[in-house]
Amino acid sequence: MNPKIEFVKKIFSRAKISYSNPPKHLEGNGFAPANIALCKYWGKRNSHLNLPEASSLSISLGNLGAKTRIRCLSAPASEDKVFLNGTEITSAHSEFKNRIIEFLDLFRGRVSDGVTDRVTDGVSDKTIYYQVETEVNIPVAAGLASSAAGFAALVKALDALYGWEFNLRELSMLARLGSGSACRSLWHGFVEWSKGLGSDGIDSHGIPLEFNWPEIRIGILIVDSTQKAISSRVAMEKTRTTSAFFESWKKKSEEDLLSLKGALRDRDFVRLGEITESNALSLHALMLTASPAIMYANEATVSLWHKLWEARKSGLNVYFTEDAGPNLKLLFLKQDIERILSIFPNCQIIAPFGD
Ligand code: 2P0
Repeated sequence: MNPKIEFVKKIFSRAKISYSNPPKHLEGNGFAPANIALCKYWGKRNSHLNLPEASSLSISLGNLGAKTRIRCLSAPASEDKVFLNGTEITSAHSEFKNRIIEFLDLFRGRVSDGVTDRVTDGVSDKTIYYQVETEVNIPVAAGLASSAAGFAALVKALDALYGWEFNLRELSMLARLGSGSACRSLWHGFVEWSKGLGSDGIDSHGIPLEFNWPEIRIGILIVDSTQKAISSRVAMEKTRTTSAFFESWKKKSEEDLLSLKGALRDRDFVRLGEITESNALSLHALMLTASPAIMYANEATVSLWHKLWEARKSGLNVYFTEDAGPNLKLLFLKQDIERILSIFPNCQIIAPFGD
């Protein structure tokens, strides 16, 4: 059996929820915030189940994220319909659409999987087809973790459609199958993704951390919002398999995670910022040691690094992190908003815990 379906069935059976029941409602809705990793996920020990080599830690972006609505299509539908921000994606080559369809395959009745007779209002067929409408208020595929929000919102919408009532930890594990980082998007605030120790993936999920820090601000600096040249999925596997420094990265990453949690406990912003920036720079340095080298930063990104380091030298407590793209996310405190805007006028400021 497909290892993903096997995993999904295990989650259903452990939660004592029927995998084969038809949808309970005509539609389901869900919202999930985007998340920015302060300690990055990069490298999988199991690529079917998206089990990471190391644990990671993120902060969710409040009301920035994905809102998803799903409903079943009536017969004679023969394929899923996927909409992004009001426009149907019709290209068969769309990675966004194909990943959603592949994810939905885990939940619909399939002849090959022995579930052959699901019946819902207006739908009576061997296979259920869905219409999925996603609205995102962050740039898609610009390294701003929109796939994380997208899959987390989709599992919430599926849960509402089918009336499963999984708890957030279970939804986190299901979302993880769509995109690893999605397992952190089930909660607001700081979230740890515990890598888990088992090979079955049952102990690898998000865990909300009880640290509230209302003064924290995230600044988004968009350098380029076009599709990235190399997906993070491909890039992380290339890095894991070709860099001589991957084991060192894993070790540092585990140390960074502990330091970040210490900084959160002590409310030590400087330490939080320093570790966050160091973790991101280590990741991008690591990617340069892959073969062939991978580099997401462009000239504009690098000149922003320098600008930020200059600002910090002049006493401003601002740090950055960077994901699989050239855009930067700044970390600073509410008291410095005006100074940040004077240096980075295009910065979009987010209050992860609300204003
Ligand atoms: C993160 N990123 O921790 C890291 C940092 C990008 C840079 O998680 O293959 O889309 O779907 O599990 O979750 C982006 O990777 O990868 C990511 P898959 P995902 O946020």
